[in-house]
Amino acid sequence: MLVEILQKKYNKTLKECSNEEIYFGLLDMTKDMAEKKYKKDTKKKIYYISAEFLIGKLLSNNLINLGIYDEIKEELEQNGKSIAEVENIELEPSLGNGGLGRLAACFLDSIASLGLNGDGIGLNYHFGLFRQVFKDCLQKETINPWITDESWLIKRDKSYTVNFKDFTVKSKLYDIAVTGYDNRTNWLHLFDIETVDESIVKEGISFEKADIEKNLTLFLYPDDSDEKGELLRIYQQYFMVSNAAQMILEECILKGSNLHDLYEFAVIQINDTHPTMVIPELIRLLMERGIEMDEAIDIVSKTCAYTNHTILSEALEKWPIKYLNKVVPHLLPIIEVLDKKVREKFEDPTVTIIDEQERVHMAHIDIHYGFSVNGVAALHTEILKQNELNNFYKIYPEKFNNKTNGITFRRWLMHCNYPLTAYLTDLIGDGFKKDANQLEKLLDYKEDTNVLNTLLDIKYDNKKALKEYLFKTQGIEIDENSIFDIQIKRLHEYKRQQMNALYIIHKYLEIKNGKKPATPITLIFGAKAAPAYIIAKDIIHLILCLQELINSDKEVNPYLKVVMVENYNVTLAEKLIPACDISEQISLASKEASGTGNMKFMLNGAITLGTMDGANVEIAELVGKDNIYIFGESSEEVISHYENRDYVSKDYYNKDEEIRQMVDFIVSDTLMNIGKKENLERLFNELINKDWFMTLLDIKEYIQKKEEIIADYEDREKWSKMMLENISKAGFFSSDRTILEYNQDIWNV
Ligand code: 26Y
Repeated sequence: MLVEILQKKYNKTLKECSNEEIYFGLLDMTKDMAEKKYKKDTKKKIYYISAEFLIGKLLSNNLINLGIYDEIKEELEQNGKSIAEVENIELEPSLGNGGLGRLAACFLDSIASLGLNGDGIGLNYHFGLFRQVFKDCLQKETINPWITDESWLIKRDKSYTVNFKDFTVKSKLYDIAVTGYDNRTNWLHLFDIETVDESIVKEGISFEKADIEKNLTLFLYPDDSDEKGELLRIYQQYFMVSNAAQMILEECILKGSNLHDLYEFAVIQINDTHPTMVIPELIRLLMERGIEMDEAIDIVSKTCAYTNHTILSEALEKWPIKYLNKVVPHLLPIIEVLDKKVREKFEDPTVTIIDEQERVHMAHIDIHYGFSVNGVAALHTEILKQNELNNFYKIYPEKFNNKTNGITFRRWLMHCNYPLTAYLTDLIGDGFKKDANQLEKLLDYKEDTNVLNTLLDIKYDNKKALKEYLFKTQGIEIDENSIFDIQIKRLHEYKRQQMNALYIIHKYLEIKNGKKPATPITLIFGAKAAPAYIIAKDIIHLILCLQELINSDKEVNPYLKVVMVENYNVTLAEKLIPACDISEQISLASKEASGTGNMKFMLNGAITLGTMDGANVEIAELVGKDNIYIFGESSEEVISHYENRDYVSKDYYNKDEEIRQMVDFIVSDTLMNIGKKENLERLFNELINKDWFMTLLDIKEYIQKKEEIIADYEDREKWSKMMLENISKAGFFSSDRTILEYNQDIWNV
């Protein structure tokens, strides 16, 4: 079929076509096949509203899900082409930033793969999240255009009117097909406006924030450090949810809803607080259609469910009434009634919607006026219930539930690790592709030297493939015979990349003193810092300075290498994860809601070095303490440090010679000669005077555990057994399991 498409499109044979032509031919073919698998809506439908969908490149994933990947791969090979090179043509959509966005993408895949009727709704950001470039050991941001003339976006002739205070916009809708694995097609609906003007972006990613009609869908999470920026975010959020609400009502009416029974036709999952305004907006629209306010509130409360992804206070959105009034004054009377009703029922001042400073707590709207509140890992949900949201849990214990995150094995095993997938299929059959728990069959081979050695061989080949990829794409050289220790995730102090950096300093100093590791170690980082997050950017600066120092020191570089990949994204993750030996999951206990990278690494045979935080806790329970390296204070201990305000980083610095040596190195002449005084000094001061995420609390134990895991790497048999255990037990983390739980406990479609 591809051959005919190419013939028609370019009048060329497959052999004659360039990779680019083949890509666009496959794009047409795949879009067409996906469209044919669309099925009519069922009575009740899931709407997953999210500010982010970090979907990654789609070609291979779609070919796999349509069941034609192997066939196409072979056809290309027979004609002297390579699917990997064709895939290189595709630009990665820039529609997300981190865990929450990637989770939304995995969920859409699982919803379709399980044959459920459920669509995603979000925005069609033209530049999305910025592209990261390194210059002088600093992160700089530039635009990240990804939309080409021919792309996965399908333009629909659907449009809604969205009224803001001072003007009105007309939306236009683009859809991307979400192909289920051997199952139905659903849609990701992305709203946009005609008047967006990409040319207003000047220098890096700066632009005129007040010109909403030109900038509305340019960027994901535009800088909100000033009023104009906060207003723009409110404009974006309202634009997203007003379109969503109108579309949902329209679809439900078409299916025969009289709107009084809306919740029998739709369930709306609110992905963190960003889409919260969908609640007052739906109430408003129902009232416009003649439903009394009390009933409208009741209907909407039975339709909406909320997922919390983080307990960091900075992420709990609170919009000043003053700002909401400048953008969506028509929602305020409704929000005020929602607040009044809460005040009538509950005396507790911490559960109101509007606080004393006249700010609207978005999460409070979700909890009072949604029917379900879920955390994303067992520990996270417990912390929500017992600490962060305890006052709400006391009011609505029945609303709280846990849904431990998951990942789609189609992308994070079958697509990104073809050799391992093929080998597993040979060994245990392909049942695991639909029922991930069947990976446990691998346990039958845990004493089989042949199998154990093959797992090591596959890892080695993946490391070589990564080496080649990094050399080709970023000009970075690494040694496939070294230990690959990888930390890839957004840059945040709570994730503690700075602790890993201190380890590098420790190791560097050790090697300088003549103590050399048995096997060389390659420490790989990938992380973007939010453009306005100063300390996060200083941490990147430190890592890049260490990279420069170590990689140019002949005495050290045979044993130690530091690599920070530029512009970390889904595509890079797909190359890095299959090649990883040690998976760094070292957040301060209680702070990482779940983590999902931890699951991807485990599935691909990496061993976790981590704290008892987020889903690490569940990984540890599944693989047992012999197959994971855990260190650090527990979440209870950490929470009590915060409560008692008794963590003083300076004390750790003063008390311990080794800690002092590492931290002082940040401002040593050696590093200052490479880096910038201002950045390094600021980070140094932050660590000794504040260290809000307690790096120095766990650093000693971290180093000790890391030395242990590195030493154990030498015992190849032991290591391969740990790999086997980790792969075998990863089935629980399939997002198919997560989605089945959402459907059973929350959605009921
Ligand atoms: C401040 C605001 C605009 C904001 C923007 C993005 C707030 C939060 C976020 C993103 C949060 C996020 O990605 N959270 C992550 O969600 C993952 C999926 O549940 C978790 O695995 C991960 O632990 C959590 O940090």
